[in-house]
Amino acid sequence: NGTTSSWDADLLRSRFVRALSDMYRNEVPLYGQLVDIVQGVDRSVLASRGQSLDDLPKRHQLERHGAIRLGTQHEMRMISRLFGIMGMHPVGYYDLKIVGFPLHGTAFRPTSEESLRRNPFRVFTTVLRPDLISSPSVRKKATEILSRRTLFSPRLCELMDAAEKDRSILTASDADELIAEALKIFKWHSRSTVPYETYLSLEQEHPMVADIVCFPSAHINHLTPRTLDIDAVQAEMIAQGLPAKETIEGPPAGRKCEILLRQTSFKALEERVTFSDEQGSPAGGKNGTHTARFGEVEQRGAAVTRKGRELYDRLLTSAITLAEREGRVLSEVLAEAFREYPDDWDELRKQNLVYFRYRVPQGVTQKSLDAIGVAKESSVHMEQLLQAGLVECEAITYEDFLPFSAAGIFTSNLKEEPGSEGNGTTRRKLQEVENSGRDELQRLLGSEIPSEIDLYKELQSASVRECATLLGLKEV
Ligand code: OOG
Ligand code: NI
Repeated sequence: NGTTSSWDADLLRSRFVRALSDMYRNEVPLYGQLVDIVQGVDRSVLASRGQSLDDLPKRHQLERHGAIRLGTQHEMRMISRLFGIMGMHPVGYYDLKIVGFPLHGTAFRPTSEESLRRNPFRVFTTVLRPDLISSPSVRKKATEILSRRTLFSPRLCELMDAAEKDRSILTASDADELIAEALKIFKWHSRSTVPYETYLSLEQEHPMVADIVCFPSAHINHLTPRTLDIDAVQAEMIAQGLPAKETIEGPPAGRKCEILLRQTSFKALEERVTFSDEQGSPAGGKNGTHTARFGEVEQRGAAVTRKGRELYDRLLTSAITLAEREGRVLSEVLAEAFREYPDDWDELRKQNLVYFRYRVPQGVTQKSLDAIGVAKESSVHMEQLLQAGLVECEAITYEDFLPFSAAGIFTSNLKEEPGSEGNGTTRRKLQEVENSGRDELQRLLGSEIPSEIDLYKELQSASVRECATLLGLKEV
């Protein structure tokens, strides 16, 4: 259509993730199979509630997250601009040094309630930190190879400049082109820009270094649909013979009140790659393979408060420690440990473990306050309003990641340790490394990276203020 002003960020993001999902389905047929499994499972979950897929909130229908790994600061800055145009902003700092990867990053995602409702697509985005590559020659080689790579086509740069200046000048065909050019960044190429020997030397330093440096694009390494029942998806993956991971990560199965994130995946494919020849001419060299791309599925629960996260980390840590010590299956120990985690929304709210979105139901007015003997312009406890039915609430969905619970465990272990001198030093060092990494990434992006927990807290506070205004109260 000829209208130009309709290319708002949410619409671009929705169109982009649809195109990306179609592309990945073609590239990795198992991902398509997984998406079909998720649809089937969700359909039967809904059927058991007397509902259909159409009854799901709109955002569920094409909800995905993806992950990419970038090579240079320039690439990171450019991707931040591109995602910004699609309404995705950095949230949360993730330091993968903790799990021994020379990478750190953030999640680019929509942050407003309205944008999340329209399409919550998010990309876990990391960038290589050459200073963490231990071999000087590998560091030099990696930097040199990456300096020759161009991820952003000249046309894409032009369109990005235009979109940032004045989005309304984008025509429908500009928007199509923006998406098509952006897709190229995420596309897989079964050809390496380096000879096989170079690939091997980088891989020996770290498989992630080879994955990042040796290819012409920043191929998306997985794309993840959201499901209503991850245990059923896992069972169906196994039934259909997909190379599924043995266990589901995250909180244990069987909770009534889902929190945070549960994830499982099928293992990465071994893919054929043609390497360049010794003279560096493309596709003239040896054939080999590369293992990187996989498919993942997730079930999302409630966003927890800092206190809720600390409880989660503590229970997970003790379960892992116990399972190891006694040689027991983690899932069983986990289920036992999590009996300590309240599994009732009222309890989770009263103990300040989960964030909620508060709302004044239809039909409730300022007059309704009289009925419970509350004066206008007064201060009231939220619990009183909830009990009287003047306000209702719903847990806020967790929109972020838990990529290295194990690493969280490692640091929280250190924190819990009564603290021998050695431990104290390690703890301080880890903290310093984390702080300096965060500063470095913020400097690179030219903006503060908000903590995900602060954002949920703000969403909750905003909803409380909205209720107070609607009911004509001074404070809730
Ligand atoms: C990190 C991917 C993290 C998740 O779901 O936790 C992630 C990586 O690039 O390997 O996607
Ligand atoms: Ni993922």
